[in-house]
Amino acid sequence: NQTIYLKDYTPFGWQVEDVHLTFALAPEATRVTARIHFAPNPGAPKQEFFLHGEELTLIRAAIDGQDITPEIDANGLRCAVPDGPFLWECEVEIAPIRNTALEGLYMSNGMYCTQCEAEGFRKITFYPDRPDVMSVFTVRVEGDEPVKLSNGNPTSSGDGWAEWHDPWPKPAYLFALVAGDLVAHPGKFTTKSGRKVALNIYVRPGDEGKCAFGMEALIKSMKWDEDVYGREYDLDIFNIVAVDDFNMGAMENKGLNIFNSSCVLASQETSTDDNFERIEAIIAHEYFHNWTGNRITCRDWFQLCLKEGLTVFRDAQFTSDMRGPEVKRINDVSDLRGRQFSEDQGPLSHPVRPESFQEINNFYTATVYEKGAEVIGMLKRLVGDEGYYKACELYFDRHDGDAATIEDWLKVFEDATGRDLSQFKRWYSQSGTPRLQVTETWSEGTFTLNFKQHTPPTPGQDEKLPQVLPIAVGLLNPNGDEVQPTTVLEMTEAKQSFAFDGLAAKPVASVLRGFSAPVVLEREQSREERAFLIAHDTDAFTRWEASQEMARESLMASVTTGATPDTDWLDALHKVVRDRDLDPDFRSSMMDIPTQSEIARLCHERGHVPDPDAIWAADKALRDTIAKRWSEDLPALLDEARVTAAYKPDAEQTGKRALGSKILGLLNRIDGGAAAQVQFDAADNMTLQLTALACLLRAGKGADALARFHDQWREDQLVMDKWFGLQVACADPGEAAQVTKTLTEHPAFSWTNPNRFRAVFGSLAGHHAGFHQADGSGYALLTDWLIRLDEKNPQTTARMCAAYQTWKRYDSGRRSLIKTQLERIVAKEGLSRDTSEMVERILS
Ligand code: HT7
Ligand code: ZN
Repeated sequence: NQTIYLKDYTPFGWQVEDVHLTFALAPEATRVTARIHFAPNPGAPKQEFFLHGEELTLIRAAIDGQDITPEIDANGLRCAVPDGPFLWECEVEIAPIRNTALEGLYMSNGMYCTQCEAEGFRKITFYPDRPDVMSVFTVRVEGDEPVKLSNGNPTSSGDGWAEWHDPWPKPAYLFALVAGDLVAHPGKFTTKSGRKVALNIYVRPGDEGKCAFGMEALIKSMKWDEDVYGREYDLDIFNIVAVDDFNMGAMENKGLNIFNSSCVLASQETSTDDNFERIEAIIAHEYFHNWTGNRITCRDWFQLCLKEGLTVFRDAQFTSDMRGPEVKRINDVSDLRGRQFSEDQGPLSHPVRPESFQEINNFYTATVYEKGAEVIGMLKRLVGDEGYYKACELYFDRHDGDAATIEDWLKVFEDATGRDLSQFKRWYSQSGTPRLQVTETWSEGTFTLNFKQHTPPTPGQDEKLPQVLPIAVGLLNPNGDEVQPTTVLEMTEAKQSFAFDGLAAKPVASVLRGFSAPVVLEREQSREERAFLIAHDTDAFTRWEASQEMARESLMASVTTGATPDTDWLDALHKVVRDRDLDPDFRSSMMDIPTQSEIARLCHERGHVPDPDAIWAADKALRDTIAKRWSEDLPALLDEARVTAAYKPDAEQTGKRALGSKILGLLNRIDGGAAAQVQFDAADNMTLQLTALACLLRAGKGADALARFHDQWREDQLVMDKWFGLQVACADPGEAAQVTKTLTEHPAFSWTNPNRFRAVFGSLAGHHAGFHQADGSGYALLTDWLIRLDEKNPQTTARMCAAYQTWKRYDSGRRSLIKTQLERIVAKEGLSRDTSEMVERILS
């Protein structure tokens, strides 16, 4: 496998003036005819003419009307070309029905669709398939399908054909085509300058009733981007299509977003509150790419965070504005710690802007996306809101139509704010999670916070330099009043102190408010101070974090010494949970218990070998203790969380149901499933139904409910994914692998459908104690299926291999079992480039 390096970037030798494509659709033999005008690129060094192309059958190629016979290998095509501009004509044949990798043009349930990011366009025709080659596309689609869509605006259509023209130059990865028997859920939007835009969500007949929420989310996103970033939509039509077989969540193709149906279809009966929130965020994310990704794209794939980090940051701002910033931030930090910190502390650690790769699909990671968004959040904190929006404005003005770099992005901030960002730039090149130690001193009215930062070595990076850390801090008086409202300290050295003087009494510091930098904070703090912050902190994140700290310490003590749960923490938390003046959603977040894999990571960070069974037992003991200790309150709290109004997936109702679910989970431990059964029988929405089903399964009383759920939802594939996943997630550790295996024998288990595969095996990998059973049954089962899937779908296989990224944390028995499985994968003949790069990195 060839490694590609950032330092080797060279521009393509030609510009593509325009592209005309004709698709004559047929499942086994689609003909793609391309007419492309090339002209020499004056800014590029001289080079041979090479077009990417994979799995294409060449029918004819011609230059300026003269047939040619190019040299073709597995990666593309070479031929001699004239010195000046020329017309390239090429006809190829492809077989979408046999495309199981779901990259390029493929078929999903009888419908044609495309996925071209990152390098799928080369499976459609020969082309310079790289993001810095941008062009204007005109597309003709021929076929019997009633709906035929492509990018841009529709220009004309007739019996069996439709033509589209996209006036905005774009890279090939944003190309899209859809054709099938689809129905549209229409909508409309008028932009701030008066452009009337037709909106459609296209779905399979039968799914029309699940589009209204997505349409509302789209309209809100369009308005929000105008209001907050001044960004207006730029075509006459914006289409979204729901597809059942899709490798990821959704794709921002220009004017024609394609969505995994799980990320757009929603109804009260079939979707949970979490599904609704995620759908709203993904619709916003893909829409926001229209400016951050499409109008301004990436020069090369090393710059992926330029569009993804920024767009994740923007979608998080949107969700905060729609649903409230506090719980959104808490959820994002939990997610970052769960996925990105694990990535950064293991063999897959890489910088936000990687410097080399073999298969770019393997770099659509939590580091590029979520840490990339954190870096932008820090930038905003450092330059302030005004500086941030001024810099963004300059970015859009200066780079509209460009394929840009991180250097371009940072330069607009330097130019707009006058700041030197050379040290800040290390956030893009240095991998690993910084550790930030804090101690405090108090003397004669002066309170000093002393910080030290250091980043442990990561693969390929032994030495780390200090980073710029914005540390948001507040100080509270012993009576709970705030004496120092939030202020951002700017740390640039390895060691630095910040003093606050003129204080009447020693304050309690609330440090890293809003999780102002993506670091591991190391702070020795008394349980009394933590309990004080749980009661009084004015910052929702640090208030939550104080409880998390106590929870982590309590669990760690149980795991390492067999201690019983910390009742001081439980009592401090109990007060917050009972405080009816607080938002139910926040109270529910305060009840978060660190996940078992987070405790495993903590064990590893502190030099212990994590024991999955002990962690499982500690988690169980903690939950049982809480349930008993709060038992008197639970029925009343559950009652209070009940929503009597008609169902709405808004923040208010969602918060109440979230609190109710947590309370039901506790009650379930003492009432043997009685309350859950009542909730299951009465549920009129999926949130209540699924929570109740999970409780019944955990109480060992789920057989009847599970069968009823199956009978009710057997025709709805997205709900059936939940049915599959939940059984694995709720299994006892010793049974998780067997439950998974049994489910693979179920007639509705379709392993080639990524959603179904992920529902089953993602749940197994996410079941910490179940996956890491000492007999290796979880590892062996997952590996059997990964080896099988790789032949069909390398991208999804490679992503799922990440389940093994933490393997070096565990005891020698588990390590050796996992190593054997990883070696089995590598030994597979014909293993894909995606999977072999992943497994080799994990093994290294
Ligand atoms: N930009 C997209 C990333 C992507 C993708 C999406 C679906 C299937 C395969 C894909 N490869 C890369 C989605 C996004 O981040 O918005
Ligand atoms: Zn994105």
